[in-house]
Amino acid sequence: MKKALITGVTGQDGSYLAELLLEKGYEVHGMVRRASTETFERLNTFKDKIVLHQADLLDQLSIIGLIKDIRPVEVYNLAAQSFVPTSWSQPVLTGEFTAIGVTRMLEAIRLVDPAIRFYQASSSEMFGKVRETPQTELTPFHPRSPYGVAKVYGHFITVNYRESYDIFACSGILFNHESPRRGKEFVTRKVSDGVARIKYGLATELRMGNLEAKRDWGFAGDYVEAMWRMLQQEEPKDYVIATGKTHSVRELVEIAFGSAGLNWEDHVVVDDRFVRPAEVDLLLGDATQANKELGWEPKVSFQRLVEMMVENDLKRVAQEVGQ
Ligand code: NAP
Ligand code: G4F
Repeated sequence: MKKALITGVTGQDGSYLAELLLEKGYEVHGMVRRASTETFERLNTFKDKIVLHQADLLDQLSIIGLIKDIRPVEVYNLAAQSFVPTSWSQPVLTGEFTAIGVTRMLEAIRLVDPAIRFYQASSSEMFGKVRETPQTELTPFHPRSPYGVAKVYGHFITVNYRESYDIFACSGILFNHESPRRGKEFVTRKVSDGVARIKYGLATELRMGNLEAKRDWGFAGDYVEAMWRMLQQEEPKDYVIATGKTHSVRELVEIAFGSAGLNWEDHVVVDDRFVRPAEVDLLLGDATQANKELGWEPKVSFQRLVEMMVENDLKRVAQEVGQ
């Protein structure tokens, strides 16, 4: 039985990846940080099938101890401070988690067993003020947030440990991916949750930031399959994972409100508090290399993704209000 360790297992991607690896017959271990209240909501349906261990990206010895105890064959480093606006209010902590945390993971692997295969959760946010469209594995980076800057560090330290120590380390440059398990502060889930709350009379308006930003949005369940495929190749490499289609936040709200029979213009209020100090205006990925070499392609369309998220939140809020 292959053993895998997932950091960030309690997050959106961690929960989908854990399910995928269980289906594939892995023994799945998850790293969780100590908290006074447990945040295992996304793991509820399969928590008894995985093993959780306490460690923290900020604590080098805890990571070394974890890898020594588990001796996994694959490590998926998904843990990070992943919300872009928080990276302006907590830039140092974001750097510690999202940048230096990657070095701590790689150092632990180098010391304990350099044969362990490593996946790093890199991000299209690294392209930032994009130099070309669509973005590929060769597009230069120009990050626009402390989060994006931290991810560029994480990306290049992964490349560096591959080149310096011959570690099988891959960096997946994933474009935005969403699901009903997305955190409620991210725009897709904020909108699907907002639609449901308005539909059931718990709110009348939804305050938002820049409606003109464009993103290449896919379904998280499809994207974790690409992570796994990267670690099954003969050679470690970096891959862009994207749908190849881009949509504005305005289109997102139109579809989401429309799918619940609402007119977004009656409810959405633009509020400067949600506008960022520096914006990533347009992301559009070209996943040709992943398609050719990993046989990967996205399965869920943007329209279906938004409808799926709205349906899920409508059901949840209906239960909450007893309807
Ligand atoms: P998420 O839902 O925010 O999950 C982040 C995870 O990191 C949570 O499990 C969190 O644990 C954990 N974590 C944060 N700080 C930690 C620390 N100091 N020690 C241990 N664990 C810590 O993020 P996601 O959407 O699943 O994304 C997964 C990864 O992919 C992240 O690295 C993100 O930056 C990257 N990424 C995401 C996207 C996307 O569109 N979703 C695109 C590109 C890259 P708690 O539950 O304790 O908070
Ligand atoms: O959903 P978002 O917060 O995601 P963002 O900033 O693109 O980052 C996500 O994707 C990255 C991959 O490209 C990941 F690396 C990162 O961890 C995260 O998962 O915002 C998307 C867009 C932005 O342009 C933002 O300005 O939506 C715009 N937006 C407009 N109004 C809003 C809002 N975003 C949020 N969160 N809240 C709003 O009210």
